[in-house]
Amino acid sequence: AAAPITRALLSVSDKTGVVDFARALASHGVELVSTGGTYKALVEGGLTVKEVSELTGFPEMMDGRVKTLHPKVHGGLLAIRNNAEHRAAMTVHDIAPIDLLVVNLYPFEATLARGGSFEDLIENIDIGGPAMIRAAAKNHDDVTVIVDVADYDEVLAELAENDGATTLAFRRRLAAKAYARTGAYDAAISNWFAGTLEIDTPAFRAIGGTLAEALRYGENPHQSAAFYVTPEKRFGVATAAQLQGKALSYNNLNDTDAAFECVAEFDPARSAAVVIVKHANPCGVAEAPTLAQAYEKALACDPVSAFGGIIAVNRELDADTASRIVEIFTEVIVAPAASAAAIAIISAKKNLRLLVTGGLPDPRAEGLTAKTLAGGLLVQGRDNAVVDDMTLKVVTRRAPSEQEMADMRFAFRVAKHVKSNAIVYAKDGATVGVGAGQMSRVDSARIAAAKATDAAKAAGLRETLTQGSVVASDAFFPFADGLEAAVAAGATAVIQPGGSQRDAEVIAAADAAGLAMVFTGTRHFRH
Ligand code: 93A
Repeated sequence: AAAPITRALLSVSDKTGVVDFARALASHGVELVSTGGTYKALVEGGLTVKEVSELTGFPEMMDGRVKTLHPKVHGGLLAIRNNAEHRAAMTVHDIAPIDLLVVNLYPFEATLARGGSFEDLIENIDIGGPAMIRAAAKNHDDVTVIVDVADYDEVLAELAENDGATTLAFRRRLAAKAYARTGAYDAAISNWFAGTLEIDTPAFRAIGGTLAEALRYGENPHQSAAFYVTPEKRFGVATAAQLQGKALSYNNLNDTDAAFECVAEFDPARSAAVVIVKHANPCGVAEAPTLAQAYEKALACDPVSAFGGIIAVNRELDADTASRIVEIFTEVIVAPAASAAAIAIISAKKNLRLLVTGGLPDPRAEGLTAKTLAGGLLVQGRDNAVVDDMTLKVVTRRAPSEQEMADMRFAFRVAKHVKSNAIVYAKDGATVGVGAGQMSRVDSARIAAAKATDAAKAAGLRETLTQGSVVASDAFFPFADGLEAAVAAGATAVIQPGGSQRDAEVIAAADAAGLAMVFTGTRHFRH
């Protein structure tokens, strides 16, 4: 199992340490063969080297695209040394064995990282290198393969220890590393290529993508994490420039995305909108003629939760809004753009992150979302349903007023972005109570109402905020109890998908309380 090394082929783009390494090989009596640039470096280092073109009897040609792609090279790497037929073929065709392959590839990743042109990147796709690496690794029974400059010293130590040979266990370890390298290399190429074509991304690309940033840790400090960007073109955290503030954490990115996706539901040509998010759920959403007004209304919904929140706006962040935001502790502000005056105001808060995305994502756009589970990946189309496109069916005796209708659309728009079971109370273009993430719908309804009562008390109001509000439910009410909780909270109109076996009971309860109710026919579960 000890494979003595008599001939080595060295072909490296990164020439770091290669001369010293080759000199040490030569001192073990190893014959050196090399491609053009590497050959030159070794000869300049005073070593005796044979050029690969001398070995193959072919010149390196076509700008170096064809230099090692030859049976004299691949036969020398792939021949099984103790196989009589293979040995006979080597004799007939004058193929000498290559026992050690030292390759590092054309710097595709580095060319990509420095923003190389399309042509540049294509030229940096190495063909001959990976072919040799894969051949040598396949034949690791006889051949040692090095793909990493960092392994030179270890190989020399191995040769010193084994009298100029390597052990099988050592070669297997290097072979595994070799395939990992060619795999990662091809993945980098395919990711880039798919991105340039804006290919309608297949499901696996939902978590493919390229590393944008390694994060200090994940949802908790004992979890590792990173942010990857996919080829999808969508304004949001992936396109954002961070103008100031501390580095973003995993939770910051997750919450910022949730806030920005929600605020993008509001057409900036129609109204200014603000979303405040905590733990991926909106705790205040409002629209108004100006951003500053929308911010005050959003904040009033749940000022306790808004502390340390993430704020998303749907228009250019202006100075008036910025000066209100800096009055309380906020983690992140995300906006399609920000005025110079707003940026100056935010700069007083050193830690506060300000992200500018360059635009708003289209809530109707198709796309994929992914979630991992043990040993698999769940992929689905993004929930791109928008309440404005739904046919709302009035199911109660009383039809909603125009104001109720507007507030119901608003509430259902927000409910799409609240974790299920989602109950959203809204009034005058603002949320007044949000119930999120409960296992029973009636609990979400009660929690939302209780929070609205607390907020009203804290603000010194006599009436709860939900008095005279409308309520949205992300999915149908399975029983009348959830609707009755809304009635108790003072809601006057209800928007929900409908479709429960007990719809008749729920409609009867609404009629009995004089509520107006509409069915959307579309559900907005979010888990
Ligand atoms: O253009 S290639 O794909 N065609 C080849 O036949 C080939 N053989 C080795 N690139 C090829 N290589 C690569 O050349 C190696 O992977 C290495 O990165 C580089 C070394 O070239 P030089 O020794 O001329 O600097």
